[in-house]
Amino acid sequence: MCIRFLLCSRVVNCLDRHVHTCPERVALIWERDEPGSEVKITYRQLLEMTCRLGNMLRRRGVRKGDCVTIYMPPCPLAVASMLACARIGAAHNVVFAGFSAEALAERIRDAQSSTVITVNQGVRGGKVTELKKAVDTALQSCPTVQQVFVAMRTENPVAMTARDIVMEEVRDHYVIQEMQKEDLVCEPAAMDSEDVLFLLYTSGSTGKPKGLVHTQAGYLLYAALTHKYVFNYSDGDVFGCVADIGWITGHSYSVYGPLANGGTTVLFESTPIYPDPGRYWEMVQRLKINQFYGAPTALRLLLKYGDQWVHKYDRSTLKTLGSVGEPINTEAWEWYHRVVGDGRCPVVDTWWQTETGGICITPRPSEPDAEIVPGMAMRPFFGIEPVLMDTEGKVLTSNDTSGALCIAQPWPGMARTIHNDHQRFTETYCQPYPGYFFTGDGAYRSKEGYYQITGRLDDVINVSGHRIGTAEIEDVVVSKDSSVSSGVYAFVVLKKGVNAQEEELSRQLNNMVSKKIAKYACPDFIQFVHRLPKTRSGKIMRRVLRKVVEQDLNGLGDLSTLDDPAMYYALNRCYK
Ligand code: 6R9
Repeated sequence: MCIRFLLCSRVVNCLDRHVHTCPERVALIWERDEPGSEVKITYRQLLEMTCRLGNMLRRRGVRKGDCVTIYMPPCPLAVASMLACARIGAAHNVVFAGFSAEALAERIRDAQSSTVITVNQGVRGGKVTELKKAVDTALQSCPTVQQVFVAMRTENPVAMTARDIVMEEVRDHYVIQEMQKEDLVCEPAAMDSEDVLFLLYTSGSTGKPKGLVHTQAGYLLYAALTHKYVFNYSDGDVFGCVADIGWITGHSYSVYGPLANGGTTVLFESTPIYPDPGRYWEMVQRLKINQFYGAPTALRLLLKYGDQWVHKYDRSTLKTLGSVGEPINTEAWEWYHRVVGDGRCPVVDTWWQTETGGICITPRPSEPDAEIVPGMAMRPFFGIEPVLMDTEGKVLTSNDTSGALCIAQPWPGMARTIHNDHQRFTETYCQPYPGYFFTGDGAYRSKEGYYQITGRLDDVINVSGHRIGTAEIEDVVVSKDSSVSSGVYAFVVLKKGVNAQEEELSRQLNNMVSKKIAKYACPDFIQFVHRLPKTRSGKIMRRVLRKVVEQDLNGLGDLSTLDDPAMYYALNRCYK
């Protein structure tokens, strides 16, 4: 049975009701790239910004059901833009500002956005990025876009474009000027609980990113509940999630979860090592952060710099430490717990996905005696029923066993579909194990019944905590005339007769990946090989390649489907 309610837009739960009770409470702390220059925005101010933006979008023709693309780094205007879309019933599509112009264009086209909101330039780690220029390039191949709103992050001038030179119709508008014309009151749209709240593109195992669709009521409820219970959030806490708003973690735990709970949330614009490796902890001290939520990749980087960067700062406000995005190795977990949290803060290793909307498997420190085993995601959150499957699709009922991680029944925060491709949604998530939601991850269930995530089972990989399909990188690499095929990170087979300098070719391939997808997707290492290990049906056996890179000859598993088993040893020799 499906119970549906007609509600005011979600934004009322995140703003209006808090403005009623505590208008001057700080909603957002914008931790700008330059340390010590943070900007605080109260609930009253955030509601005003949101209303002006909502009215601006309405006046410019954005209607309920339209989609607005937001290409901005974390900042109050980006959050207000998300909430303004929610207020007028438009879906937002936040695109990570580290994505290239081409990746942006693909997402705008797929979402059929008519409106883009961006900034003139981004500032991160002391470097300036040309975001508006990327939008200009992207829009050359996005005919649906009618208007662009530009915020000014830096004082550098920005080129503004007319839509039509003859008619002198304006395409680009300065967002602050536009907002000043608007009223402070913006009536929230009446929305069905199952109406779309946002699209968020994520990588799958094919080259084409998928626009996952999250809806009004279930998503917000789930983000708010998990935020409260997983992190042991209480009224007045300052919540520091350092994820970018371009990822689901930023959506659920920098924006929707904390704001629904009336919290003060940090928007982190910088990097963990700018201006030095003490940045996170200096920020914790200065902003008096109570919950810190970050990624293992950053922790691994920071622990290499040594404990002195942590000890330098007062971290006594910290209550809970969270980890997300990839498995956290024991060394990083121990360091986080012992050095960052002085051994007194629970570490919550939270497993979830863009698809799940919020945290699904996690230790729950709000239960006072909950045991936490280092490096384990531990237990399902309320309402989540994890199931492990064997290779034949049978449910594994015993403990001390590994299998494909599925979820047995729906939960409020789950994505409802893939924008414009419901078939892909059912094929990817519902058909591999009929009757269950398939996550794409493998997991181990310990003797005690605790879960540990072992990693992706498909061709999705994690690069510095960013999820990317190997197929996306591969599409770019193989588009170069001289390559015919590539594997994980990145084995490249050259066409017969190509006698290029490997170094030069590696450089060219890296440039192409950076231009077509993003800098972070560039292979760290390109290995030129004569051929790749394939199954007899022609599929590249990526797990074999992974083992080659890891130099793990014993962990190869079943090679019976490899078309030429001698292949593995050949590759291994060639790697060394
Ligand atoms: C929230 C987020 C999802 C994939 C997921 C899994 C990996 C996330 C994890 C983890 C081990 C954790 N992942 N959290 N692996 N332990 N605590 O990251 O969403 O970008 O969609 O990535 O990330 O492989 O399937 P998303």
